[in-house]
Amino acid sequence: MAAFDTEKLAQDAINAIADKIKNLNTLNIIVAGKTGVGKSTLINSVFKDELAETGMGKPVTDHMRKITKKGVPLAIYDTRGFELGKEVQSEVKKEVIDTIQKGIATKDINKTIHCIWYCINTAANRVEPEEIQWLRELSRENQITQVPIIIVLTQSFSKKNAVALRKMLLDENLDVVQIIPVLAQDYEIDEEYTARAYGLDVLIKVMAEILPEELMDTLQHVQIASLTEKKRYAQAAVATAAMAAVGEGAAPIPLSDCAMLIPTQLTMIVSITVIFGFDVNKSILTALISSTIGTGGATVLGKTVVANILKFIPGAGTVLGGAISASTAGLITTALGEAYIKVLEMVFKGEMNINDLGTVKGKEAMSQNFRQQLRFGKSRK
Ligand SMILES: Nc1nc2c(ncn2[C@@H]2O[C@H](COP(=O)(O)OP(=O)(O)OP(=O)(O)O)[C@@H](O)[C@H]2O)c(=O)[nH]1
Ligand SMILES: [Mg+2]
Repeated sequence: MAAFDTEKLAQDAINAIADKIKNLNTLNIIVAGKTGVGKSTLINSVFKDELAETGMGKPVTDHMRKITKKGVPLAIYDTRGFELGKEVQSEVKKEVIDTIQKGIATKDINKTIHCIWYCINTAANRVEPEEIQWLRELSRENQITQVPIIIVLTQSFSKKNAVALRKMLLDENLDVVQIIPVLAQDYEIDEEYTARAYGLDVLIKVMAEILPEELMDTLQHVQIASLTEKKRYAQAAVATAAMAAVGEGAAPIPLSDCAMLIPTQLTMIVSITVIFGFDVNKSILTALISSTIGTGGATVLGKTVVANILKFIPGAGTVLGGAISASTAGLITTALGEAYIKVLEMVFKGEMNINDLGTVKGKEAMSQNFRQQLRFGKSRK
């Protein structure tokens, strides 16, 4: 019977998480637009760690600074001086194109510009013809480099105005991938009425469609605007792990080999953690493991543990012939993944503090979710 040690497993997972984050490719975005349109507000609302506040950024050209934060695989190039007239706008455009070309020349995905967000303030109620002209010229010069351009309509608390502006811009036939109205933060219109933030999830969805596969983990790791997208990616990781657990032959797994499931499950936990992007510490992972597949302290994934788990699966019966079926192995893996996603979802929604996960409260939530998943999850045949 293979023994496993919860503490060691948690430590292995922590190491693997740190490693995976370190190896994420860096996402590079140029954010352009006039002063006051809401670029910083947008950046802080879409990405974790209040990037636009903390980093003053490092000037990379006359009108562009690069905002980064140690340990976060993201670089934002923030442009400025847009309102200073035609000459400056033309300089900004040249700097944008130069930056794109320099990045491409490195042939390094970590240094390539992946996307441009051009921000227009819906609340300003007008777009200068020069801005349209600027976008037209930019996309012309971008014809070979083909960096996707997204127009973000910021401060769109008036949906009616946003729709009208969007239509007007669509009629210009600009070479952009999408025009997306957003309200990055709730907006208090008067004492009676506050417009709720919206649209950032659409921006993330579009980003997921246009970015290369090598940046998907990064995008989910750094974004805080779409729970739906995070869950979608996390659930894909669970499905992959469950398939691996079931195995190709789908033969019953002898109890003595149940520990073989652990590396697959560990990889799954690591992927989910990286996708959610929270600072998960060892006590949280110890709690997760001990409240689901293990039972506190140093433990053995043996007959008693598996029998305990099986109790919760209708129809799985007891441990017959010293083996669990392949579909049961898949089900246990799915339940573990889904239970972990559930508690991280609660943290995302602010229903639970991340540090609560390492406490009794967190353990209870995880073990309850795990059992519920076992009970109601569909057994994979
Ligand atoms: N409530 C609310 N206020 C916003 C939103 N977007 C921008 N604002 C406000 O508009 C003002 C300007 O926003 P910033 O994000 O600083 O604009 P910026 O484009 O970064 O401006 P510069 O850095 O000067 O170029 C701030 O007072 C923001 O609070 C939003 O989505 N909701
Ligand atoms: Mg700003």
